[in-house]
Amino acid sequence: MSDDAVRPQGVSPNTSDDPAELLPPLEPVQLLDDDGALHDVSGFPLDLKDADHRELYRYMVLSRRADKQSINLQRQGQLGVYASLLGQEAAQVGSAYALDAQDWAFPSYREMGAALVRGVPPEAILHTFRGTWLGDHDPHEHRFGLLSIPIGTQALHAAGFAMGAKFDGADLVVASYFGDGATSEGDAHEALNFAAVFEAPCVFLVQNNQYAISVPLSQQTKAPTIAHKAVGYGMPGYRCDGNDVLATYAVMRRAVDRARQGEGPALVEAVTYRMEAHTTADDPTRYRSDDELAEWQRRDPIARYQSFLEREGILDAATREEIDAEADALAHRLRENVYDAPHGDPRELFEHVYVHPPGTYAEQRALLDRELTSREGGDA
Ligand SMILES: Cc1ncc(C[n+]2csc(CCOP(=O)(O)OP(=O)(O)O)c2C)c(N)n1
Repeated sequence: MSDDAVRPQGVSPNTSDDPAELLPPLEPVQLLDDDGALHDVSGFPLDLKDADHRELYRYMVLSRRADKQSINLQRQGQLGVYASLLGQEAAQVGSAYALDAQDWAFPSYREMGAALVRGVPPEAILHTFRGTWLGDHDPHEHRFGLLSIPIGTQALHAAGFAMGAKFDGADLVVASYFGDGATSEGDAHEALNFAAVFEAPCVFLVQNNQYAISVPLSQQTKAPTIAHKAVGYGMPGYRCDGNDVLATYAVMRRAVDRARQGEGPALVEAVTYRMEAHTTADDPTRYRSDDELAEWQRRDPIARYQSFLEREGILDAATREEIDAEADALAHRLRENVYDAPHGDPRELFEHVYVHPPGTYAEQRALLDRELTSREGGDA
């Protein structure tokens, strides 16, 4: 039987016998250098107007402010935990900005910046971390999935969703956000393989922030880079400087465009750094040095972009002040919305899960009832 006979409908033969065509260059694509000077890189043109530049900057500033406020709310006991995006603003905002309105994104727990670009109210994200019942957003409204706490599951959601879209003939691309640690998970492997074999219109955006909690990249993989893993799946790998919002945008845009044109999935590695703790429950001083942190602070994504915008005359002092005021108003809104927000009834944990509840269910429900009654001062 020929290969053609067993190939699923709509799936083309392996396009190239030469894996070199899929290989990323070792050096990440960088359009803005550390001082904010712009360099053209062939193959990654920028199609941004001044207004887009200001939007990118605005989203990064809002993300950072929402992030800082979230950490404060956690410290005040208003959130159970919070996972900071400090340092990853460019990777998230640049990549999300490369999606069109009809596209979808499936995030992890760290994606406040991407959420903002998709129009998700940040308080909805915080209600997840507060544990408010139904605190999250409606995924359909903003085409942004629920935050995935298990590592890597959202890669499968994205691949499956992209397959569905392809079957429906829908013009949409799906982005999946996950970290360097997630690339060691079976779920990510299955998603990458499946998406490649069936040519799903899916872009896997890996924010390589150098750590999976305390595990450094050097103990995460022996691959030359994370982007090189793409070759094993038969899809192109791209690397960009994830602290350069323009590079992240341009590289992501290219991957999204080719997926939209039916050329299949791609893996984009955004090389960046988590400048805060893994979550508010973590102490990063136990596994990384002050010098290392200082080196990455020097490459701050917002400062770098700001110097470019100011040099080009795209951002003036008045616009900056306006954006800062908007960021303060956002922080105020978050405090108002989250502070002492009531929790739902934990008994609802048992609703909407099974049509036919399993045997142990009633027993567990009774246990919870007793616990809650005793906490409420009852005599159960
Ligand atoms: C399936 C699964 N295993 C383990 C964990 C515990 N865990 C939480 S975060 C994390 C590290 C993830 O690192 P990475 O994928 O690099 O993302 P980052 O947190 O750096 O954004 C782990 C192992 C989990 N949430 N889910």
